[in-house]
Amino acid sequence: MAAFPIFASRRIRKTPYSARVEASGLSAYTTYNHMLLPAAFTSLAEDCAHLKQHVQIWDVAAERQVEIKGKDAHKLACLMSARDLSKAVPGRGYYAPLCDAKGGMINDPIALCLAPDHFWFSIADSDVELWALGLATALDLDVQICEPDVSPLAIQGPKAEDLMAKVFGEEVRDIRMFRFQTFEFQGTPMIIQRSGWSKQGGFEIYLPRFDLGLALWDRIWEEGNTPEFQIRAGGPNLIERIEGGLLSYGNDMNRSNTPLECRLDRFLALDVEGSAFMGKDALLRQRDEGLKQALVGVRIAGDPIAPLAFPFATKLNERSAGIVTSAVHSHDMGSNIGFAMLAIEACEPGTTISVETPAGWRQAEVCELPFPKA
Ligand code: THG
Repeated sequence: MAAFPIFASRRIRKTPYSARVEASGLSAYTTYNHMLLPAAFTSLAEDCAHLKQHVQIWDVAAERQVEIKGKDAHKLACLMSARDLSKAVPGRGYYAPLCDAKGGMINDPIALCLAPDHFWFSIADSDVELWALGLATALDLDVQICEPDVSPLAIQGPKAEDLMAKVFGEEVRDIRMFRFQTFEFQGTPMIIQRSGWSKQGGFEIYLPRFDLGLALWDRIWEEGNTPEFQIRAGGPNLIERIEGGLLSYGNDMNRSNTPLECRLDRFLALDVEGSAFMGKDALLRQRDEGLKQALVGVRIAGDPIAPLAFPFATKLNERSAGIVTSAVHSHDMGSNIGFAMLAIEACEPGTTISVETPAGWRQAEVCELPFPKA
């Protein structure tokens, strides 16, 4: 399959960091929330190996914020979030599946509680702002909803904490997982959270001024461009995130899947007394009746596969068994690994299925998630 360039336009927005990303060896973009998101630099495998050893600076401005503010902000956040936000505390982030009335997944953002009447949903790739506006309008809620000028920049990798301490001070070390605090850069306050879409550890800086993007990038680059840190530009890495079991909304699940099917049970407020979020009744019913499909891991036999042309069809005993949603060759795990949304009959670990890869039909073994640590 040939690859073609995508022209940039007003609908596919640049970020505050695009100029630096493009000068730092970018080889492929993807789009996310109508914005450019770097997908590869040297190669997926090289980028992954570097991320596990050093530190990377990621343009994740495409993780847009949906701001909900005002008297009914907490009410709307609780209605939208399948995770319990009733006791949300300022300074904390919560990984929060969002569902429609039938339990279908709308998005899986990190919900940041900035104040009791002020939330950000740091969203994956779907139009949550419109969903929030629709609900607020229909229910006549007293809220202001917008996409503020906020562009996250992630610092990821085992050396991320040391680098961040050099730039923002030793206090960043005290930030616990998913917590955030406000720091200053050139006199502008910005939120720094211990988070990021990798399992290598790190932080995200929520830059609140587009025009400061290059200065922020340059400051971090200057400190990181040493033999000690060996900073490189990077981005969410397909290999690392599959190894780590991180699901990608729009790829591994969408509105035709529920968070139960995605095995996100631990984030759901189904047993929280008084919770009343969108989709709760449907999810309770599904939990009662049992799942018809579910997300599993797969190991696909044979040579390294090209991570293109998803989803891959699958078969169990000559009958369609669902789809492989993402897959890639992992050097560290010594095989092709991926996620699959399969009919429940095919979900038993150890089951052998057939998978239609770009290189033809291959055998694959179903396995539990998360993958055992490489
Ligand atoms: N950071 C920020 N915004 C984001 C993402 C991010 N928006 C888009 C996307 N990523 C949202 N989706 C996820 C999915 C998984 C996680 C974070 C955001 C994640 N999950 C951990 C896990 O599954 O192991 C831990 C979850 C937990 O224990 O609460 O980190 O990355 N700003």
